Amino acid sequence: MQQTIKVPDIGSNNAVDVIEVLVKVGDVINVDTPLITLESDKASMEIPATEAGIVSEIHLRVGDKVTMGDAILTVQSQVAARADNELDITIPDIGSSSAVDVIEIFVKVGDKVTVDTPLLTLESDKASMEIPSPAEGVITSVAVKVGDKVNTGTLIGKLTGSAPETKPTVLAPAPVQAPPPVVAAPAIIPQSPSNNLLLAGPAVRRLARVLGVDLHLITGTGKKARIQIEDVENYVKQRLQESPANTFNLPTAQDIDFSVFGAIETQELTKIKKLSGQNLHNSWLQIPHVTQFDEADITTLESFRKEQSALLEHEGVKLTILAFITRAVCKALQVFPEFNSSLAANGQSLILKKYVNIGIAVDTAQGLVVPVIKNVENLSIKQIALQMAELSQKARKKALLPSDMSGGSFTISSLGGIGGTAFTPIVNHPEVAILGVSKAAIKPKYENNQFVPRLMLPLSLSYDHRVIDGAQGARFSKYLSDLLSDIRKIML
Ligand code: CAO
Repeated sequence: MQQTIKVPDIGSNNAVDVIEVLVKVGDVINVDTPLITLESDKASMEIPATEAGIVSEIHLRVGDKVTMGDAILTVQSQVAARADNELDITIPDIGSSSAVDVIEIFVKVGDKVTVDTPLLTLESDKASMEIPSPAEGVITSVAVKVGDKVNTGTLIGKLTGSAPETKPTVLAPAPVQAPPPVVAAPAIIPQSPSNNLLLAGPAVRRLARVLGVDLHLITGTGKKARIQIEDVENYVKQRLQESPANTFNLPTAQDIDFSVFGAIETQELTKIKKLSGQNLHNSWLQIPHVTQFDEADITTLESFRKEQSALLEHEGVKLTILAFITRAVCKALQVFPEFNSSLAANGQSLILKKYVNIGIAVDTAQGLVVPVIKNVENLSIKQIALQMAELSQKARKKALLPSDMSGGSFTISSLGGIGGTAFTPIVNHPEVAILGVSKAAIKPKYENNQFVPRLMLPLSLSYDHRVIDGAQGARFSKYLSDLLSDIRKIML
């Protein structure tokens, strides 16, 4: 008996999208088996079966728009199907009159099979071969067991479902391999997850879509292996915990015994180094980096800084170059907001931050830490200098709190107190850019037909090329360089 299942009252007169079809022809469904997922602009919902049976026809496709009363699919009652469609599965012509061994059976009663689903493996003294299913349906009996000897025509079992016209009644064996003459290795049969009906609610499917997770890879912990939100979360957590080397299929590092070449000493990495190492590696692997080099003429800025520094000394303020650079970077971030953003986890949108929280990389005996100066847009250069001194002191005394190091939207790494002409800083994920500052040096600059000595500050701006293109990188660097060359422009 055939029954057509229709779209029920979905509480809206507007047509809604079919975003998933969860069953296929030949599937055995029960009342409440989810059939399709519909999505309106407000919600997504699963439509469950109102009849049980074998799906004989599906009337819609993903992308269709439907309203109440539209036909979803036709089912054939299982009782009728059994009577109508039970099919004997027999060993096809195996090209040999002698009996061969059944060495593996891949199906059991109740399994759903499609045309060509491997049912069992046979082995003769010459080859092993898989016997595929001749039709789509559900296995209702298995008549052989491992170790049995079978011939062409031996009954393997029975299945119910669609008629066998999809496959000729005389089957050709499918040799799976040409084994060595004596011992045949069993074939490895990949289990296709799509053979199983996937049970998951709309919220779970939506989360999986947002995170880009293939639900077929998840084993549900709910009733009938229904996938729960926690299953998706746990799967993602597990994947994130996998070392980057595994995620990217990089070869793992080899353990080398260096002592064979001479004396050695092994030092355990500090906790900070282990942690920052992981974060740096993650950023390095995830972010396509580009570094833009530039320099700023800070001759005027430096003389102003020295002059003001002397005046502020009695207040205990050390007006550093870095404080000026930080203020100038803040202004540049306000003019180029995409440098003060994060890429959404699904890579589809940019989260622009209306606050400017600048992290300052600080070198400590334990390793690199990055305290964050919050809301730099509201701070004067003097206030920045004071906070910077306080935070780097705290960092070196190991007194930083987690809140001191969170919420950064851009990072500056200054090696200017040490030396160097340029370097390629690694973007501090989930930020999208970082400024490296190297040591300022006096260089000859050609001005008005002569060389004049100018104090030049090297700038190295690394950025996430998925978010920022080369032209923007160059513009940001140039803007910053212009600001530092004439700090009065900060007021504009
Ligand atoms: N060019 C020339 N001189 C510079 C300079 C620059 N770009 N930056 C700083 N200096 C000078 C300072 O003026 C200071 O000179 P005086 O002692 O004569 O005043 C001297 O170098 C030392 O500066 P500093 O490094 O102590 O202070 P700072 O404000 O420049 O930097 C801090 C503070 C915390 C950022 C710095 O101490 C630090 O830890 N830097 C290392 C950061 C790091 O490791 N980054 C790498 C990350 S990637 O691995």
